[in-house]
Amino acid sequence: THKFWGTQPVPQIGEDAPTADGYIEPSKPPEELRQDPYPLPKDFEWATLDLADEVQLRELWDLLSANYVEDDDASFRFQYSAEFLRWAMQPPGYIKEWHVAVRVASNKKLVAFVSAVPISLRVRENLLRASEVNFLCVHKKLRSKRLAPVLIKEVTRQCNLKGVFQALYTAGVLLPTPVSTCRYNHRCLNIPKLVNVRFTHVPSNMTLARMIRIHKVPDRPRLLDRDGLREMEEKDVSQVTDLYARYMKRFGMYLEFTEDEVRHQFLSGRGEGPGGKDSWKNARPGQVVWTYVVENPTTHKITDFFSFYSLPSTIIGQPKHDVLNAAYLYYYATETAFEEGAEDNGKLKRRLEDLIGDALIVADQAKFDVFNGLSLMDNVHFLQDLKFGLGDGLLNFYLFNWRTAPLAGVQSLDGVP
Ligand code: YNC
Ligand code: MG
Repeated sequence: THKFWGTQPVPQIGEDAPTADGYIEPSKPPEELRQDPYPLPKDFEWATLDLADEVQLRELWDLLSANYVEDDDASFRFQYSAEFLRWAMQPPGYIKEWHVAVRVASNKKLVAFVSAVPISLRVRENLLRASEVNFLCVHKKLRSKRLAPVLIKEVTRQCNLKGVFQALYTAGVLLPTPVSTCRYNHRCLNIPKLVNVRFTHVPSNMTLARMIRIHKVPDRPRLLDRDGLREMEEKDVSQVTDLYARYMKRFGMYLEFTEDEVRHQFLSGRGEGPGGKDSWKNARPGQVVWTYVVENPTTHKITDFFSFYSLPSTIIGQPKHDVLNAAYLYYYATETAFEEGAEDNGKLKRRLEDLIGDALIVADQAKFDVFNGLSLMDNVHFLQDLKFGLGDGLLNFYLFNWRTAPLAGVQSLDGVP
């Protein structure tokens, strides 16, 4: 039983599948909203974090680096970079009151945090003005004291005060009730290191040398010379926005992005330093996101794009390699999806293999150890053939205050619901 989640507007365990989509609780008019913050245990106080301020950004980085998400056997812990945190939490139209922090009253030490950012969320036929909640974290020394429910209620109140009553969030843990569940898949790139830090192991029917050979990727992206693959630039924003919008219509749930949001998601967070010809293999200092487009050399139309982001993990208790450099597949799209029969005749699958195969090459050249992808969108078309292995982590997707039938557009590879 869920003492907290049992009181929240989310589908409860054992509920029948909904017959129609809609809210669970109606939105409240401003005068009915709670005006003051929820009470915290004594010795603690609320604060709003200003991530534009280097000092506060560093405080959040310190909290998350030591206390954020770990895998099941506590071998790896996410280590988001400071640049990543800004990129993720300061998109266009972000609301500073949605960066909710808890400090120790006496010495102001930051001990807990939760964030929300505004999103336009498409769920089947509805477009919701919603928030995406992320980076919920309570210091290890304050766990199991029911602080998390207070943080969640407070961020909900802050969203409500801005007229937002629905939210999207993901978590590895199972709560009432996922709208979808995905599995993590891992494409090993740096085999010696991954074996060394026990991220993976050499199967008994294989040698290390053979495992390295099998996972070797080419040195140069295949679409680079043949089809006009290059880094995305400012001039591509409107075409990428349009291609993204059309491509995502294939799925039952996704974020709608304006041109400003596309610029933020795919072009900001790219770090400082030179771009342009042949720079595709070098990460810029502080680079968070990598975005590439395919420009048709004759028509100059953008026909495809892919992106991935950098999210390293601390390797817990391993002195030799202290971070695992992981790239995560982000958004991609291809015009091939709109060609008659492309899905059935294998053309879409082949195009995605070329496209995401190139993403692996770019990531390999940029010295990532592993490339991760979830079993969602069209990923099932290429995960196996591009030699991704099934991970043991699951990612559950949740909607707050919205009912819809479980989503088939977000499928898992192996029949996990
Ligand atoms: C979790 N991840 O079930 P019940 S993901 C939501 N998301 O409640 P306590 C969670 N709820 O079951 P602790 C949760 N984990 O009794 C636990 N819970 O009803 C629930 N870990 O609270 C749990 N970050 O304070 C239980 O637990 C209640 O001290 C127990 O704190 C939990 O960001 C946590 O994994 C996760 O820092 C903060 O363990 C802590 O353990 C921690 O006694 C490491 O809490 C980091 C970590 C979570 C990453 C994420 C998404 C969060 C979504 C939150 C829900 C948002 C709802 C929408 C709000 C906006 C609405 C509008 C509009
Ligand atoms: Mg607690």
